[in-house]
Amino acid sequence: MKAYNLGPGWLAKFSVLTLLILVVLNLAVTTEARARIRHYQWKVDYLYFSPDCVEKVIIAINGQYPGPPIRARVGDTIVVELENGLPTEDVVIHWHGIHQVGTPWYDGTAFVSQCPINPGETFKYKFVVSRPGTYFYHGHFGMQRSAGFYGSLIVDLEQGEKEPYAYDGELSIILNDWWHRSMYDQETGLFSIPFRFVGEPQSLLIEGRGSYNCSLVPSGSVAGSGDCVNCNSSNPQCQPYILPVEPGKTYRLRITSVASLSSLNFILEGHNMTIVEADGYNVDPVVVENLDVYSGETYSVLFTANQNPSQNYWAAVNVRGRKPATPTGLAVLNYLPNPSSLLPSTPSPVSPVWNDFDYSLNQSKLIVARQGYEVPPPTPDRQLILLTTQNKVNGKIKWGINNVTYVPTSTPVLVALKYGLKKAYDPIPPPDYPTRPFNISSPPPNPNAIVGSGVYKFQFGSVVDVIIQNANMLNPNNSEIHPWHLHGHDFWVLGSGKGIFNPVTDPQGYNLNNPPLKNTVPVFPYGWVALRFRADNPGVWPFHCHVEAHFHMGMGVIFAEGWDRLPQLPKSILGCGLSKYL
Ligand SMILES: *[C@@H]1O[C@H](CO)[C@@H](O)[C@H](O)[C@H]1NC(C)=O
Ligand SMILES: *[C@@H]1O[C@H](CO)[C@@H](O)[C@H](O)[C@H]1NC(C)=O
Ligand SMILES: *[C@@H]1O[C@H](CO)[C@@H](O)[C@H](O)[C@H]1NC(C)=O
Ligand SMILES: *[C@@H]1O[C@H](CO)[C@@H](O)[C@H](O)[C@H]1NC(C)=O
Ligand SMILES: *[C@@H]1O[C@H](CO)[C@@H](O)[C@H](O)[C@H]1NC(C)=O
Ligand SMILES: *[C@@H]1O[C@H](CO)[C@@H](O)[C@H](O)[C@H]1NC(C)=O
Ligand SMILES: *[C@@H]1O[C@H](CO)[C@@H](O)[C@H](O)[C@H]1NC(C)=O
Ligand SMILES: [Cu+2]
Repeated sequence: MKAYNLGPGWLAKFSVLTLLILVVLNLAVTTEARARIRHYQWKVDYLYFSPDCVEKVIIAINGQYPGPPIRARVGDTIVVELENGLPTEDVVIHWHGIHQVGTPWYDGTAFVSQCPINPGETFKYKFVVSRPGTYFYHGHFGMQRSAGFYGSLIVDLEQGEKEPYAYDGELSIILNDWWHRSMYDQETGLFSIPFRFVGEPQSLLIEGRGSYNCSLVPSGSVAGSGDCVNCNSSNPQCQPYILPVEPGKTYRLRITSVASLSSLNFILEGHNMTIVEADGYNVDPVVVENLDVYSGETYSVLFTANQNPSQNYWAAVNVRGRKPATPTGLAVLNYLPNPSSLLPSTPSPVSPVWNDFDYSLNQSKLIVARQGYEVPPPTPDRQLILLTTQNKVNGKIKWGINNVTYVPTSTPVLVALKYGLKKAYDPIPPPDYPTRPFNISSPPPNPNAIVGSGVYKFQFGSVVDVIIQNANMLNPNNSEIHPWHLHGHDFWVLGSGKGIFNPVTDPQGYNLNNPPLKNTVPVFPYGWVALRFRADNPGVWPFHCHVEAHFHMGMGVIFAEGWDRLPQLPKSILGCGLSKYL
């Protein structure tokens, strides 16, 4: 090392250095001042509620359904002190779309990132929201999301920053499907022999509100004798959600689907919509007359209130991809100063035919990244082809990925990996490729699969391609839509197609130019989707079908990377399985 020579310019050098330090400090202080802590105290409880006019026990937060919205700015720290007031079951909350960089233990997945929170206990979630966008949160234990345990999480741009599109006002809705039978009843049916399916939903809800036709409640039911007898169409809880707009103004409408089963199609009667955001990223604006929304996805659309202002319009949601047996869910687009009680006299808006999959495929291909986002690396370091099949295990219907159906362990996988608890999870990784040649057009000749909790471990920083291959179910001529969701990352959607993925020719058609970044993507019947992501977020991350029942029946895998880089895990996530001995 050279001795520092105090030459003639030292004073100038010193001043420049001082100035630099001051600038850096000043920046740090400014960021500090801007980034805030948003503190929430929530208590989870059972509650009698009538979202579609039929009374049911739901899971609510602070007596609210949907749960309290979280609104923050980029860089803010969210602190949620969650008290489990349910006397007989555990809870966790997953923050859908939030990457949890540096805090993988607060991802909120039972037995993956943490032990579930016992009755009477309080757990503190604390994480930073680092990207703007439309997100949400929901229960991630059992089928609690379908009991109403969810709410919205919206992250605004930093103060002074603007979106590359203009609007005068903002609205936000969460879409959902709804059953009268309890989540316990539904869950029991899934695990029964023979399998008992709860059937199509009774209602579709917009921001937690629907309207069941009370005269369809089984006659002869006695109030207080059991399920779905208390139906009151005047109950304020089931009055349509109101979207107030001023004529001539343009609105940003944020749309989220937390549906348990259904793929949905959203319509604003008489108004086209311009899609500008998907899963937290701005997309190349594209005009649509109606919007497909899959469970786990979020969108922002712009629309202008430029129709005849003397009336109100329907906002409507219909089922897609499954033969609909559920009436249209309706909210009211209320042109002010019309009263919100002025219901449109027009019939419920109609969506494209439920099984016009080409329409949906076309629409999903319209969504590409807006300029300014990182393009994907040209090639992957590793490729997985995940064949998803309906299977049987001990006579029960399950879903398998490369012939393995996922069952949670009793020790959180994050804890098992970090502390090397080899007995806590399946040490054999699941297969990277389908185990045998297969025919996606017919039911598996041998439907049996194995159960497992194996983990796909990725080299830290490596680029991973995942191809999800859909197939026929146990019944002939039957294949369903599966929206796949990845925790801890966004992925580029490189391509999709019909039939069997061809590993030689199909990658030649990948969009490496402007693929959208998403955290959830639908895989259509008998089709495939190709995704690419960087395994650069230390932690353990589920990748699973967002259909509540499907994940519960094993349709998921666990990804992990960089767990050895993590510091000591918080004690609050421990306590179950082998983690209680730590
Ligand atoms: C409600 O159901 C009854 C009985 O099926 C039917 O007559 C009536 O038209 C329905 N009402 C509405 C608004 O659909
Ligand atoms: C239905 O709900 C309305 C509004 O809350 C209430 O006034 C009415 O008493 C209820 N009807 C019945 C039968 O409970
Ligand atoms: C919506 O878009 C369609 C097709 O692009 C067009 O035919 C129609 O006129 C538009 N409707 C409105 C209300 O702007
Ligand atoms: C889908 O897009 C293709 C190509 O643009 C077009 O030929 C076809 O008619 C579209 N199908 C539907 C159902 O919209
Ligand atoms: C795959 O299954 C379909 C439907 O059963 C059948 O028509 C087709 O011949 C099968 N293909 C092969 C290669 O066996
Ligand atoms: C899946 O595993 C089961 C149980 O070991 C086996 O019977 C079946 O043949 C396997 N199927 C495939 C496609 O590998
Ligand atoms: C398969 O189902 C589709 C509808 O999903 C139907 O149009 C078609 O006729 C069916 N084919 C057979 C062979 O049953
Ligand atoms: Cu699924």
